[in-house]
Amino acid sequence: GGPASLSRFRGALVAAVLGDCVGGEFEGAEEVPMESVLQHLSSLYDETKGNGILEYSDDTAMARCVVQSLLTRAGFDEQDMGRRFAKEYSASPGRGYGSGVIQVLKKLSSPQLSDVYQPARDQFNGRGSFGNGGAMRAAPFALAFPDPVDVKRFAHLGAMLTHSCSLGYNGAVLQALAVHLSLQGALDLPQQFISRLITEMEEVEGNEATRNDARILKEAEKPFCERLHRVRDLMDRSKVSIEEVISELGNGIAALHSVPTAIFCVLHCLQPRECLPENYGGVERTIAYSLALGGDTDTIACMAGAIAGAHYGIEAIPQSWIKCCEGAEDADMNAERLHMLYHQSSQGG
Ligand code: R7I
Ligand code: MG
Ligand code: MG
Repeated sequence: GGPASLSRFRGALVAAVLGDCVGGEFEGAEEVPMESVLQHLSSLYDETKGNGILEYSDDTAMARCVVQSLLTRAGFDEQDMGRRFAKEYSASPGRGYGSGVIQVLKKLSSPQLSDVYQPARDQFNGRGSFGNGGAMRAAPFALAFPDPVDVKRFAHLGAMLTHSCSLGYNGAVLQALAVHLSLQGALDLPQQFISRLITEMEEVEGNEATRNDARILKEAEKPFCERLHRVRDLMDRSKVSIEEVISELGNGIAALHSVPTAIFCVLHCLQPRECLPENYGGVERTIAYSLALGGDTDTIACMAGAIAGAHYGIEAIPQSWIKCCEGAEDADMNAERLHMLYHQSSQGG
C-alpha cells in the first residue's frame, strides 16, 4: 500500500503482537541457534494448531492499553492511560512485567495519586527506569498521530508514565519515530531512513536531561545517536555476524540495548539472507532474525515487528501466524480504528 495505508497500520500492530508472542519462547536465552528459531516458527505454519496457543506478554498487554486509551480519548490522556496500565496489571499480573515497573503499576492504581508521573520518577533512587518498557509499547503513538511532532511528544509522555530516565523514554521516542517513518514508506530508501532517524534524535537528545543521565550512566553524550551510527556502520557491511550485532548494539532489557537493535534487525532483513529460509517474507525474516539474537527476544521482536509490519503491510503476514498468537486478531481490528483516528486528525478534525 501507499503511505499510511490501512495495510501498513494492520501490519504494524499485528506484527508487534506476533513478535511478542513468538519471542516469548526465547526471552532471556543467551544464545539461540537459528535452527531452534526456525523449528519454533515452523509450528506456526500448522493451521491445526491455531487459536492463540502463544500468549502475549506485558509488551502487548501495555500496548493494548495505549491503543484503547488513544482510541477512547481520541488523543493522549495521561490519567486515562495510567489507569489502564494499573487496571491491566492487577487483572493479569503474570504477563512477565519487568521487576521494577511493578511498583509503579501498583502505585498508579491508588485513587489518592495526584501526579500520575510521580511513581515513575521514584524508580531506581529517583533516577527513573531506563528499561525498554516505554519503547515496547510506543508503536501505537505513530499510528494515532500523523504529525511527527505529536508522535515524539506523546510517545515521550506515554513512556514517562513508567520510565522517567531519558535513556528509557528517548528509546520510546526513537521506536515511535521509526514506525512513523516506516508507515510513510521511508524504508524504501534505507540509508535515508537511518539518516533521518539520526537527525531527529540529534534534536531529541539535545538537552540537559539527556546529557545528565548520559553522564551519570557513563554513556556517550547522545546515547541513541551514537548507537544509530553503529547501526549505520553495520548496515553498510556486506557480512555481519550475530555475535557482532550483540556486542555492538546489545540484546538486553535497557532501551539503549534493544531499540537500535530492533531497528537494525529490520534494516538487515530488508533483503533475503543466507541464514533464513528463501520462502520467508520480510516480516518473517525480521522476526526470525530478532529471535536469533537471544536476550530480550519478545521485546526486540515486538519492536522490530512493528517497524517491519508498517513497511511490508498485512499481506506479508501469514494467516496461520495470526491464528496462533493471542491478541493478533484484536490488533488487526484496532489498527483499523487507529487508521481512522489518524486520518481524522490529518484533516484537522
Ligand atoms: O522496562 P520494563 O517495563 O521492562 C520491560 C521488559 C521487557 O523485556 C518485557 O518483555 C519484560 O520482560 O520486561 O521494566 P523495568 O522494571 O522498569 O526495567 C526493567 C529492568 O531494567 C529492571 O528490572 C532493572 O533490572 C533494569 N533497570 C535498571 N537497573 C538499574 N538502574 C532499569 N532501570 C534501571 C536503573 O536505573
Ligand atoms: Mg514481555
Ligand atoms: Mg521482553
